[in-house]
Amino acid sequence: VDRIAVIPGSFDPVTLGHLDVIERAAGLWDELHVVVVHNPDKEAMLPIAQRVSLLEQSIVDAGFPGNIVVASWSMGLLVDYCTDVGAQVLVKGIRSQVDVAYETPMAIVNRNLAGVETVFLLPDPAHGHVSSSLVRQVAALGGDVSPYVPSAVAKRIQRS
Ligand code: COD
Repeated sequence: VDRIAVIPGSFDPVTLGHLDVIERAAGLWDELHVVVVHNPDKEAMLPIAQRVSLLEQSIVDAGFPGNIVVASWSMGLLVDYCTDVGAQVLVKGIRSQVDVAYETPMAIVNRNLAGVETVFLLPDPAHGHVSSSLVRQVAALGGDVSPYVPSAVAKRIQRS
């Protein structure tokens, strides 16, 4: 039976930090679903459909393996998506103690709700400080975001 994992996130926009975790997770599971989820706690920069297409483009440009699926989910619990596609594992990147504190209760709830385990991956130190919120801030102030994001995202931001 295929081992399937899900990496959820806002991906607003996808960063080099996200791509690092996506590439490593794709090497660990048979199939990896990268799922764009609306996070009600954050004010969005890009519409969901655009985040999905930038993820798809960036994954192709990076030459990642063909076992990665990009999707979005707005139908309720994330674990329902996992159950729908037969995924046993959620993957989260952990940059700091703040991420641990945010993710721990969700991991416990998701296991209780549906038996879905959460696996934490540590970031590559080269990208550990990169976040979408930092990119949104630099972009809003007219700075150069290209050191932090894949080129498809940098092009999209420069156009706006
Ligand atoms: N290096 C490594 N990992 C990184 C980096 C980096 N530089 N940057 C971000 N990451 C990781 C994040 O830690 C996270 O795991 C993932 O990449 C996505 O990050 P973001 O910022 O795009 O996404 P978030 O944090 O806004 O996403 C939050 C979720 C939408 C995933 C979360 O709210 C969630 O799981 N919601 C599900 C709703 C639900 O079902 N709730 C009920 C049960 S709890």
